Amino acid sequence: MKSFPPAKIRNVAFVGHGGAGKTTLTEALLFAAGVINRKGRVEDGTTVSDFDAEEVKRNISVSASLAPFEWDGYKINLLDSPGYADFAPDAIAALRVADLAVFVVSAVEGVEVQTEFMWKTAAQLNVPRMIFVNKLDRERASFQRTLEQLQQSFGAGIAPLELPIGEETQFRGVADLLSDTAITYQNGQPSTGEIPDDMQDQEHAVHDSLVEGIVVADDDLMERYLDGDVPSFEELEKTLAHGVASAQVFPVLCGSAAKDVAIDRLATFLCEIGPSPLDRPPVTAKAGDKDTEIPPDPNGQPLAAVFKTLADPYVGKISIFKVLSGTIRPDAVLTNPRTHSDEKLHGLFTLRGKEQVAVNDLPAGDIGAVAKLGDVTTGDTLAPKGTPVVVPPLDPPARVLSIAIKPKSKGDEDKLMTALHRLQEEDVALGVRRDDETHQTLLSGMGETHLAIATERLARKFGVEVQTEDVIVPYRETISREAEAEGKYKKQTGGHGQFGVAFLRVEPLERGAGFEFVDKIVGGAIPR
Ligand SMILES: Nc1nc2c(ncn2[C@@H]2O[C@H](COP(=O)(O)OP(=O)(O)OP(=O)(O)O)[C@@H](O)[C@H]2O)c(=O)[nH]1
Ligand SMILES: [Mg+2]
Repeated sequence: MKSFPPAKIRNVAFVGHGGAGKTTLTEALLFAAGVINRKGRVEDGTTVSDFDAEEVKRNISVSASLAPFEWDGYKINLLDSPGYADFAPDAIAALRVADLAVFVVSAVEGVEVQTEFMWKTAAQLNVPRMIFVNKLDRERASFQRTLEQLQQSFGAGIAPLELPIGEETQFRGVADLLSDTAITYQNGQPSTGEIPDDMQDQEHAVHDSLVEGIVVADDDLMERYLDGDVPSFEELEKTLAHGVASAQVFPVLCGSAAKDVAIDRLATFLCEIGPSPLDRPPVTAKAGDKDTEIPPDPNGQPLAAVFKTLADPYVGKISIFKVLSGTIRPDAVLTNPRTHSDEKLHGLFTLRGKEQVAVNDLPAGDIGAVAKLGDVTTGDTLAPKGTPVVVPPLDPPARVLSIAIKPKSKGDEDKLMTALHRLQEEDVALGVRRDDETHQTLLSGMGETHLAIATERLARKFGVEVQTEDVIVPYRETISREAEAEGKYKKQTGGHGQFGVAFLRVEPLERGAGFEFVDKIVGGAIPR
């Protein structure tokens, strides 16, 4: 792939609830862009982004995949992320490098738990957002109902730019509210026409609220609009782009990934309105104790952040990174400030699913990959020699479930530990711990499916079959309230008798404060 300047790069993460159609939409876009000449299907395990054996087996995405393509002179780096809650850490990693998050929402199911969770996360990370209402060709799909849910859940910034033409099996196109035109599709091919008569009323109503939603992002335009001036199409587009980049306006597009309706419009929208890396605030990095801002300048010092690692049994380790500054060229030598070791980037490429695509160089804002970096893992920064700036990585997620594992064949213990270490490199959500008290190896993660997939990967990628066993919980007791007891000692065996009384008082300390013994014997009443 040729090299694109930052202004022509769009880093876009597809996020949302499981099954909303993110992978199918990725496939439809790659097809529309001519990157693939046949669309694969999630059910058949033939899509570009769901390529892992574990994804093919379950028909869900397990890990975020990169799928770059060219459109109208732009390079769109799509990140198709998993919707299933167990794999949310990977979706969050994708959000972190995205300049726009596209929330894919099913018009049948509407806003779901993971849609809301990812929205909250994207808002915290200050990532611009938009929505693609998908599956409008399905029975019981409703754009109106979904739009109302979006407005209820995510507030006034929700701005519908399109209305569907036809419902369910009759769904065939969209009405563009900004240009007042209808675009209908046949086998993925658009044709432009007039908005159908029976939609005029609905169109006018939504059009006015859309214009009002957009002009709020620009005070001057707002004033003119209130004075009765009708903003031009270009003015609206410009204000819309500004509103999107500043995460104030959340445009809603719609279509069908399965039936190739309005897919081209999504791609064009990403290029024309979607923020480029230049439209985002600079990344804050640490130079020693000091914060320093890194603008995405292709002529600056080269700096990259590794946000994902793949452990390929054949190629070895693949580190996927975003270039934050400068231009990374093949054979660049950069330092990993965490380990202080120099890393040579032999051969740069990008990934499209599992396929490696060669690139010449990677300027600021772009995403690429490199194989076989020695001591580099997810979250590491690659910085120029002598300028060890560090981009702080995300905190690892709180793991919710543990299982105990042991190798099926005796003698595989060492092999298991090596494999676990490599597995952890590609899956930061996975925790590995050896419990010295119970002598068990504990694997912890985000849920049952996550851990089941981890053990399947151990076998498939590293040839270590493991069996799971019950986790032994070493019970402990503690003092929970104050108590006092008295003990008496009497002995009469001729000669002097022995007699003693001792009081013992126990009381809890603060949790985790340990153990404290207080000797309250007074006046030598009890000999040492
Ligand atoms: N009818 C119809 N079906 C769709 C459409 N988009 C996706 N599907 C189907 O919905 C199911 C889930 O689609 P995926 O593309 O795997 O959804 P996803 O969002 O990637 O799911 P996760 O990766 O598990 O989060 C598949 O059976 C698709 O064929 C659509 O526009 N119309
Ligand atoms: Mg998927």
